[in-house]
Amino acid sequence: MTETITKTPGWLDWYADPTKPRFTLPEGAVDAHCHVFGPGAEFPFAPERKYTPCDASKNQLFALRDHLGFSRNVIVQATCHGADNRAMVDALRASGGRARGVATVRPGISEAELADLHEAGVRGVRFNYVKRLVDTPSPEDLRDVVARITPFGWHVVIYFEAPDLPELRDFFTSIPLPLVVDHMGRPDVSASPDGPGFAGFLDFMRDKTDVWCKVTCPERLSRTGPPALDGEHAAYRDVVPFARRVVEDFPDRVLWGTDWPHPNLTDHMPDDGLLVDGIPHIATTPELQQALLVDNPMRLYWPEEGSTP
Ligand code: 0GY
Repeated sequence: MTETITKTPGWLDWYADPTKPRFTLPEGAVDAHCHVFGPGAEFPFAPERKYTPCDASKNQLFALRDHLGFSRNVIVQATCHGADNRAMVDALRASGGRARGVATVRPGISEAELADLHEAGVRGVRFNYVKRLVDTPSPEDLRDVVARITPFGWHVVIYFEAPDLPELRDFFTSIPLPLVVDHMGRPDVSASPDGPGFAGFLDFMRDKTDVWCKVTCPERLSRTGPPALDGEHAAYRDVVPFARRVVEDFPDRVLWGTDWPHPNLTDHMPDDGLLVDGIPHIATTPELQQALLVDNPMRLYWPEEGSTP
């Protein structure tokens, strides 16, 4: 008998009919942060998960990719699947080389298991420090995994919230691999982008010169919310100065992604087409857009294909 999967109360399904973006993505653009959920009947959610999502399958992700005008995806393991990477790996294998992955692995993972993940297209591991999503990993866990993935040339994706950076910063700086920060380290966008909180994050990026940043998730960070583009303002306009600052200060270390299917949003679900239309507000020249959407993600996830210098 199939188990009935009940979504977390208040969970919003992803936007079924996104707008066709008005902004034309550069050729070869990569959606560098997105997930697959299940389908739960085929790839069960992890027993230790903190939420139960709706299904969001690989084919639905690939349809969104094509609709928005992206060429490739970076599929990031979501916490609802724990360290069971099968749904993500299945999507990588079905992508025909057009998706790479970021896995969650536990300390003690074997070289053979890592080699299998590498062969499927995994190029990084994710460590999550957001307390509502996971039980926080210990420094020893991350050090163990770092030692094991180093021979594969992978990097570490970290997800944390701004108030936790001061405590974590020295530890992160000590990691001898590139780090990729999810969602700009979740700044408080009601504060000034010139204030001490965000300055601390920018300083962290200046200090450790192989820290990359995903200028993603305005819908998660915004207080002003999602008015559609009206020709004057980007949607989620309070997030724009933060993202623009990172793009302009670190043009060769930024990535952009949809975050489809947008886990854990309870007040509104963004239209992915409008998210794409926000890009020219944060990367304001063709050169910055090319770096953000093509050259940077290609250098990190498809280095063997080269990138424009
Ligand atoms: C995100 C954000 C969230 C969740 C996850 O893996 C996850 O469960 O990443 C969140 O709730 O902030 O990156 O998509």
